[in-house]
Amino acid sequence: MADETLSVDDEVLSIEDVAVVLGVHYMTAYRYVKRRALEATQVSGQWQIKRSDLDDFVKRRSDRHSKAEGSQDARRTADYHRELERCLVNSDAKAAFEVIQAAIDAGADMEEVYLDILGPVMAEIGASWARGEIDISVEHRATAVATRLVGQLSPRCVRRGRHRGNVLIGAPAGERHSLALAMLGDLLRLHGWDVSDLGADTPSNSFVHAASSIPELVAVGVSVTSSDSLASAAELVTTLRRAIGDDVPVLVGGSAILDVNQARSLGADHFAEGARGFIAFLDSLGDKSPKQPAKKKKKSDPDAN
Ligand code: B12
Repeated sequence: MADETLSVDDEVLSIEDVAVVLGVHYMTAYRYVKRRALEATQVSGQWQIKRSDLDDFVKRRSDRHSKAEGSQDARRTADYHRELERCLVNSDAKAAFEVIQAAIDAGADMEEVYLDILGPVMAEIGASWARGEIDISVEHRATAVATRLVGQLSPRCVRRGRHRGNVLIGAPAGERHSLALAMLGDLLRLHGWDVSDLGADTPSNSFVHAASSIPELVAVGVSVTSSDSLASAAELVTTLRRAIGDDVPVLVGGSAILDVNQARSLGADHFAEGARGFIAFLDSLGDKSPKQPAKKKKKSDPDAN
């Protein structure tokens, strides 16, 4: 961690930027630097982190998660699941947020919070309803709390600095599941994409209007959660394709879409599995926006002075 100037080829981030990307508190990001878990350089009292070093840090962390520490993490994740499900079912928004905060404090990033904690808990609540264990009113109440949680967490998914391109997501007419889109949108933003989320139940002509008015659109994602919406998804994809041509890829995904064959049968060009699949698909397209200069740093080292 010597005091040296960084190469201009690599995007330079402040501790504050790192905190936003990882979805952790500023002090947590600062501790990663001080513990030397995250490579950083001090320039005129300001910590600078190269994007490539942050990417290495994230990769090391996710490799660790999937290896030896997995069983302890799994136990902890199971505790969060149990607690969060209890809070959502009891409509206790404050306690639900505390569970999420505890997971973040223990090192979970926003991707893990959404995909490994909140998403599976919502699926379990849906399964309890399907088994007749809880009334639909309880599921509705739990969803309302989960929606508020996502609203509270969304600002942590804003990635400052260079934006990679525009992505449009939404659900076809009749599809009422919008929480999936809200979470998907946040996760794509976390990876630097500008996301327009049309939400649930979007008429095909409105979808086309949005797709036609977004400049340099990189991809369109159609979200299908209920099998009741499959026909309407097929109609949407056909309408979109006719209106916007073949240049912009249209993906179909969501929990009602099981594989690429099903996606293709609906007229989609591509299928991606879950939000991580969507992120990987967009990564494979490469960046679509010009590189912008690194931002000015705002916060300095709390130990300086
Ligand atoms: C909350 C909920 C509702 C709420 C939705 C409120 C809202 N604002 O979203 C309400 C109460 C309105 C509702 C209604 C219904 N629901 Co509902 N609902 C759920 C529940 C419990 C959670 C959904 C959720 O938000 N999950 C969390 C998200 C984050 O996970 P996700 O959906 O998998 O999304 C992720 C990925 O799939 C991916 N993704 C999403 N979109 C896309 C798109 C692309 C292109 C890509 C690549 C990836 C991608 O990213 C997301 C983020 O990780 C599920 C249970 C479950 N298993 O999910 C049932 C569930 C989806 N519902 C179900 C049903 C049956 C219904 C109803 C038909 C019930 C009824 N008889 O009235 C209705 C109406 C459906 C309709 N026409 O839309 C079934 C669907 C079964 C099926 N395959 O058809 C489920 C699975 C419950 C069950 N176990 O049976 N529901």
